[in-house]
Amino acid sequence: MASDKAQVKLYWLEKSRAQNILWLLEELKIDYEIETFRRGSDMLAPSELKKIHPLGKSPLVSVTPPGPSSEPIILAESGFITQYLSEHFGHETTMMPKRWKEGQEGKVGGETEEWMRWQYLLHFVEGTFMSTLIIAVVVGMLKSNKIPFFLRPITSMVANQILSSFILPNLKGQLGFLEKQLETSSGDYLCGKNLTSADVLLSFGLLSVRDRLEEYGSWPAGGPQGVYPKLFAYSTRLESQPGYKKSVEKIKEIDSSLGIEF
Ligand SMILES: N[C@@H](CCC(=O)N[C@@H](CS)C(=O)NCC(=O)O)C(=O)O
Repeated sequence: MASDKAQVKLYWLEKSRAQNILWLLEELKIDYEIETFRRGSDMLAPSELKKIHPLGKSPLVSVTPPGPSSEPIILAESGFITQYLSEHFGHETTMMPKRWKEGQEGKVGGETEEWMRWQYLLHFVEGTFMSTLIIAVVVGMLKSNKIPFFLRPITSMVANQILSSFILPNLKGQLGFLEKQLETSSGDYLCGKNLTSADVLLSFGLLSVRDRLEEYGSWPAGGPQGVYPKLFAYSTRLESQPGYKKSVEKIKEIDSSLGIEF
């Protein structure tokens, strides 16, 4: 029998930003299915994911509209998935801010401040923030024990140089920007008083990098927490959200040996 509701399935990869989408699905309070995948020893996703989407990355989401013989819609790219799910399933939640100011519908400049922030942040997270974090992870590999021990002192020196002179200054700019967003949002979250899917989308990257910042170079006394007090308090607030906790529990229930944090 055809379902009267859309069927949603998340293809979740361990230690990946798919955790954001799992949290989002919890916030949207919809029924969904989840299939979990492990990374290989090379840290890449298994080739099965390429059968779902040609790039074979995670997260991937399939949405099958209600009705007989509906074909699943395959969604890729975290920002796009977040936008699509928030727009279709988020109306009774705070995930997507109201778009238009009263009487300004469809006009240039008619968007609310909250919606403008939300939309911008969906692009910022993947286009800017995650790209910087991925470069940091890749450069950090030059210091790992996968590098032959006799070369490691040299590769580590090169890695530290790139981290402190290129990656950290960029990262500091982005973290400072987020700190400012929190200062000016008139609430506890990036777009205002309510948790939105932009906060959810940022969470995996922010929580992954938060405790590594000191490895990337020097900081004033008080460390990163002293420089970005609001951002650190906000990151703790994200972790204490019931939906976040539920998303972590969900994976543990499926298989407690699956990794969540990067
Ligand atoms: N821009 C994509 C990035 C997707 C992506 O690279 N996902 C990582 C996990 S965080 C992945 O699948 N890595 C495994 C691989 O590259 O094979 C998005 O926003 O979803």
